[in-house]
Parts: sequence; structure tokens; C-alpha cells
Amino acid sequence: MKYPKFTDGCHSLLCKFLTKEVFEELKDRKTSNGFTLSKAINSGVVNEDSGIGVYAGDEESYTLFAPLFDPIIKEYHGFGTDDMHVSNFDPKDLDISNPDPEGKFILSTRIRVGRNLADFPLGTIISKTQRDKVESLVSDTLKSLKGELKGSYYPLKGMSKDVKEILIKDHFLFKEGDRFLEAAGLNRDWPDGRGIYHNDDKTFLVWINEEDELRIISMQQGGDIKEVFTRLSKAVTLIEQKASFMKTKHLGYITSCPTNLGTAMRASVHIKLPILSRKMDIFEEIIKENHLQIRGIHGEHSQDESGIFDISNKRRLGINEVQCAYDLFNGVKKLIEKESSL
Ligand code: ADP
Ligand code: IOM
Repeated sequence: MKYPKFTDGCHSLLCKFLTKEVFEELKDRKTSNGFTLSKAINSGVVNEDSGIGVYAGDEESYTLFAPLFDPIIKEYHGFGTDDMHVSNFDPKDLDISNPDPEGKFILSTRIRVGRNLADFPLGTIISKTQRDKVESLVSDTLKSLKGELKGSYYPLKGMSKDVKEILIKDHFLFKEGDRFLEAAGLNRDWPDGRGIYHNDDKTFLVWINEEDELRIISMQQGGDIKEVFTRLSKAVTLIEQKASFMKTKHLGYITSCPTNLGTAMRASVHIKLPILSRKMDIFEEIIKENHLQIRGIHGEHSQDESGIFDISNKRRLGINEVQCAYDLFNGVKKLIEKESSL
């Protein structure tokens, strides 16, 4: 394997931190599950427009390839090698009201966490047999949920094209053929082992075997962040009573992408900001100051549409779940104040 050549236009954290020295130090290492540097960096090498460009294959990847992962984690989350991650998913500590009570700006709110089972490698190198096993273990666990969380599991295999397209368009299901995930090894054996669980109202959903083995999601129309957080907290607590997730004291929940370590939480709103979106310098300053990130409304790497954006917390490690939700709440309040004043 040769040191990859990045063009001048590449701004990923991979090309920033994969120096020749780091490459030489890591190029022949292999985790006990067989994960290598070449697998870790392939997505960012193939896709120079990656934000990060690096994926892990298992918990050990984060220590074995630390000379590459640690600076990326520091830059993305502001989290150092001596820091410890502490969780707090208690909705009682989230003392907020709806930032948009009249529903003038926020279309919908969604909060998700990523999880991976402790006894399996991550999706980048999981075998087909292991992936199918994860699917059956998780879907069986979800069958025990009751009340508002009660729902059904819909495997991707055999799902009609029409149903799939509607679920994707309505923001409930992950998209197909993502080139970043493809190059990371995360789309192997598609669509086997993948699927979606949801309740009747589609306010509680679980994606199985996408970028992480589980993406546990709470979402609804409007801006009631606390209600969405409370539903998610309840669901995660119940699922965690039955499933053992990959987790360390230092990094919290282990995820395939380093941006999701720790809480693995992305709390987002779809929000209309037609005036601010024409003043990108002010918009971006508020985003930066409030530790937020902007995505388009069809998920990561998509564009905004008619002044509607996906705004979410950027930091996920070294702050707890309640703080992630506060990052979103405080930032969204500022954005709404600014949009109204312009
Ligand atoms: P993830 O949240 O897992 O990082 P994406 O950014 O790809 O993944 O988003 C997944 C899907 O969730 C996309 O269809 C996206 O439009 C949808 N989504 C994200 N935030 C919201 C929101 N606040 N309201 C409605 N849909 C959302
Ligand atoms: N989480 C992951 N999909 N993403 C950060 C990819 C990238 O742009 O590097």
C-alpha cells in the first residue's frame, strides 16, 4: 500500500492528519478482527469531499490507529486523549421549552443515537453471517417494546421500490448507494441484514445495519426538542436493558465514524431560514459559535432546499446527551432571533 496522494482541493480531516510519518507508522498494523489502515482510510481516499474520511472496524481500531484517530477526534470534538466521556440522558435535566412555539420556523425535530453490539465487529468489516445475526438479535429485542414504542420491523430485502422511495423521501429511511459508506465497506451484501423498525406514527424508529448497527431515532413534526429527547431516552434505556453495546470509559459509545463517538447523538431540526441563508457569513458565525453543523434536508452530503436546512449539534463526545440537546436548543434560539430581526 502506497501513501495516498490528495489533491489541493481536499479538506477532509484524513488528508489533514495522515502525514507520511503517521502512514509509515500504521500501514502494516492489523486489529484482531483483521481491520487495516487501508480499510480505515479508503472512504476518504476515494471521496476527497469527505468531511472526515476515516472509519473504524472495531473498538481496537481506536487504540491501534490512535496516531491517526486521536488528532481527528481532538479537532472534531475538542476531546483530548486524557479526557473522559460521561453520559447523562436524563430528560429531567433538560429544562427547555419549544424554541418555536408558533411553528413559524421549525418543520420537524429528530434526535438519533448510534449503537453497535459489543460482541460483533463494526459494519465496515462485519461478515454477512454476523450482520444477519445482528439483524435478528436487534429485531427480536425491539419486538418487546410496548405502548408508544410498539411497532414492526420491515427488512429492506423484499421491500417494494415504491415503499422504499416514500420512506426515504419522507426522511424515515436511509438512502441507498451512498458512495462514502460504499467505500468504507458498509454497503457489502446490500440489502441483506438491513431494515427499519418503526411505530405506527413513525415517531420512533430504529435503522438496522446502516453506518452503525443501530441508529435509534425519535422524531416528530414541530420544534418540541424535549418531547423528542424524552421519547428517545426512554427507548434507549429499554433497549439497553436487553442489548450490550460497544462502549469504553474514554470514548463512550463506539461508532464506525469518529464523529459519532461518545453520545453518538445527532439532535437536529429542519428549519426555514430564508433570510439568513442569503447572509452566509452571519449564518455560519452563529453555527460555529453554538457548536452546530449545517446539512441539507436529505441527509449528510445533501444540499439545502428553498432556505430549509438541517441544523444539528456538532460535538458528540466529551459532552453528555443533555448538553447535545442544549447545543441544538441554544443555537436554534439564536438562529430564530437573528432570522426574525433581519
Ligand atoms: P444521521 O442523522 O443518521 O447522521 P442523515 O444526516 O443522513 O443521517 O439523515 C438521515 C435522514 O434523516 C435524512 O432523510 C434526513 O433528511 C432526516 N432528518 C434529519 N434530521 C431531520 C429532522 N430534523 N426532521 C426530519 N428529518 C430529518
Ligand atoms: N459520519 C460520516 N458519514 N461522515 C462524517 C462521513 C464523512 O463525510 O467523512
